[in-house]
Amino acid sequence: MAFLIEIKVPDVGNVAEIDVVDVLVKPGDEVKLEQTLAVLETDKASMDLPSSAAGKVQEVFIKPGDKVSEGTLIATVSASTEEVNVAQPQEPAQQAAEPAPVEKAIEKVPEPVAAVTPEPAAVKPEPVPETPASNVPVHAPHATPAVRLFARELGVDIQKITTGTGRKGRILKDDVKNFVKKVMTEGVAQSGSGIPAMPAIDFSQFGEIEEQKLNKIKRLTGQNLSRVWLNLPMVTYHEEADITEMEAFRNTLNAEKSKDDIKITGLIFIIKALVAALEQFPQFNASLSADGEKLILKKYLNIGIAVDTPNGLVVPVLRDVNRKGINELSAELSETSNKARLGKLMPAEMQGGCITISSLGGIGGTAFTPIVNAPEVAILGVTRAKMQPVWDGKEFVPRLMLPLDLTYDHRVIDGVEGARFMAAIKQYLGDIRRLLL
Ligand code: CAO
Repeated sequence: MAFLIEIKVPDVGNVAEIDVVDVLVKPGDEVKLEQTLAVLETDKASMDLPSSAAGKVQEVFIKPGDKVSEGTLIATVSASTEEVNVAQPQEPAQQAAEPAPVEKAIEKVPEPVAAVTPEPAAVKPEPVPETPASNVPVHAPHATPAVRLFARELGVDIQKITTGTGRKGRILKDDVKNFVKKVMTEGVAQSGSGIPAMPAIDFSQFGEIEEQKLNKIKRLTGQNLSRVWLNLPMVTYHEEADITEMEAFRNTLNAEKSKDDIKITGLIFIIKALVAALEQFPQFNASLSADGEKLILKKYLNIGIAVDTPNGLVVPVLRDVNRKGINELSAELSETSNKARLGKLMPAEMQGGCITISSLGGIGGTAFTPIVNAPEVAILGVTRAKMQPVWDGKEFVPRLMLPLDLTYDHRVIDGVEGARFMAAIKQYLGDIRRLLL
């Protein structure tokens, strides 16, 4: 029995416009299960859209440059019953957890209902939990692509236009123009956009050059970092933790593992120490409300980890870290960072972080000043641990010292709180038995 399967964009977590970067199949192509049909890109990541069926591509409905969103029809594939990747109806829990992009399968030949004929509702991907996303805009304005483009060309962050005068609050070109006028007349101290622009220089006058277009992640990361830099008064505080004993324990744990097991890196202990400090200092697990009047305290403990990928920096989020052990977190970090590097993270996997860790320890460094991943209020930077002579009151002893850098939003965190928070992290890392208390 043959089925015509509609492959649609899955639930990617409140992302309104997703760019189609590449389409890898055409009608008539034979595709395998999980074969990539198209490459999509959001402002957070690029992702491969896998086929949820094996068979022959009948029609392709998208092309590079298109904008798609959840539910957009990508292609139809005719497949035999055995080749359709849908969960059995008697396993609803698995179906809900599987974010496969299959919405429904249409029987082509009217035969008795096959066991795999899926109910549309049964294979609908699980909706993304409504956790406040720390690293995505809270409100997604309605605007057509043309208006968004117009805003981008003027350097206007469309998220800042809170009311549109179009139908149902849609933002129109005039709203963008009025916004620009307002910023120009009211002064620019708030947004920082009054800073003189950098001059455009023709570098070819000095020698040979080559122009390389920045990918979307780099462009949007750049815009976001500039926005944070201009809006947040940030302070970076530096500290060193003595991780000699922690490292000995980590080596013991790793020595007990077989060669196929995932090794535990120091970052996992840093994550645990950070979570313990967050529980102690809840103002670090918070966001400032948009009007700057309230602190929104979060009761969940999700940690964002900055991961370096060929496409740029992405920040997947490890959830409910306080409820997970060292081995579970190691496996999750390894899987998530691999996924990030392969460009397979879904936007929902990068939302809902409470605080971020940016670790350059695998590369080197002695200190740096990471930029807060707003609306989070702090970020922890880590560079390379080094054996150092430390005075113990009688003599110099060799100790493994880990440099830590905490950047915080000074509107929310006082200098003393920053120092106390770091002292707590240092204490947890210096004696990890304290994590049990
Ligand atoms: N001191 C000494 N050694 C360290 C260390 C530190 N602080 N941190 C990591 N290492 C070691 C690890 O133990 C590992 O050693 P082995 O190869 O001997 O096992 C090696 O360095 C590589 O570690 P890793 O980087 O692969 O693993 P990790 O768990 O420490 O980090 C991840 C994982 C995903 C955070 C990291 O790979 C990464 O992408 N870092 C880049 C972060 C980034 O781009 N930040 C942005 C900066 S701008 O804000």
